[in-house]
Amino acid sequence: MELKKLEEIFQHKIDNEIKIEPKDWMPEAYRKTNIRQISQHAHSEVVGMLPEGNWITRAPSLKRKAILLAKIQDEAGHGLYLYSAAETLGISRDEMIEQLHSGRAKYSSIFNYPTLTWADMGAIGWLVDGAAIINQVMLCRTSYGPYARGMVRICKEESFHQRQGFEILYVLSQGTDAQKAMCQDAINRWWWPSLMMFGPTDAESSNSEQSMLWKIKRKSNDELRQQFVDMIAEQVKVLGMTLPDADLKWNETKKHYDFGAINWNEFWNVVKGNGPCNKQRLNARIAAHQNGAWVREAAIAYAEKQKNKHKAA
Ligand code: FAQ
Repeated sequence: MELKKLEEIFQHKIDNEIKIEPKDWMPEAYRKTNIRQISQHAHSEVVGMLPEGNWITRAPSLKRKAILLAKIQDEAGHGLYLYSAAETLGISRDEMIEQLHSGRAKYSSIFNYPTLTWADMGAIGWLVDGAAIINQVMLCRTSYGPYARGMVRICKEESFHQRQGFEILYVLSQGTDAQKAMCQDAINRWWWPSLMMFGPTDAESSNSEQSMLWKIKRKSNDELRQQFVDMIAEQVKVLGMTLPDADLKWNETKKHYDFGAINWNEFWNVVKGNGPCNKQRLNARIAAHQNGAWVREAAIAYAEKQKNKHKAA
């Protein structure tokens, strides 16, 4: 079929909310953008296990430990769904992992911050998973079929994550003065980095315009960030805590909260690899991959053995 006709069919599907599926023709740039976004999303889920993994052995009770373990394992599962979704676009998991390890692929800036106290587990669940949900609910309607379907399940699990995080902070907020202070300190440290998760402002966002036209993204970075601020500014009242922003104020005309300026220098510095934990995170992932080589080899050998057995039978 000639190129023009293929482009027309593709555009017709986008215009009419018909999902693009792996075997459908798609513009090369659409394929590449999806590979970029889905693989970076997968890397974020997997690198995102590290800050919380830091607290598994120090959780304050057996019950808290079991919940945290389950939550972190969910993140590993999200990584797997997403790597699989990206593979349907013609890239292998090995290639994606290599891009992460060599520093060519990005992952979310948020996971380059340290987890200093138990309250950080609450702040991550409430703020980081909270920001992730706002972004990912829109991705349940993204135009690429396997990504959209993966996101539906991921969002269900993220909702549990956010609630468990809020509950950790809620318990601390009802505790001793020291526990209350620990809760406030975690909120103070995670607030601004959480706002940065949504990416640069719309004016600075290089990919947004095209991604919105292709319906890969359904809402802009700034729109989603505002939605998040509006939600958290109300929820923080239930905790009896505050957000570290003197400019945060309800704007009756806009029917939204106004908020202060984000430190974009800090954001780009972290994205470029110079955040507090970038090197530590990447080294941990590389070491885990190298240490897991024997598992991959054993799995391949086992699959080979099973194949030969079936052939012989
Ligand atoms: N960090 O043109 P845009 C989670 C890059 S999962 C680092 O606006 P785009 C679950 C961007 O890649 C969190 N880099 O880009 C969890 C681009 O560079 P490139 C991850 C960032 O793609 C919770 C450049 O800046 N979620 O938290 C960031 O249109 C707890 C220009 O930006 C997703 O990945 C950043 N924050 O919009 C796990 C969701 N922001 O690639 C464990 C899917 C931007 O051209 C524990 N992704 N950049 O070299 C998306 O929705 C989009 O990719 C955005 C960025 C909204 C993140």
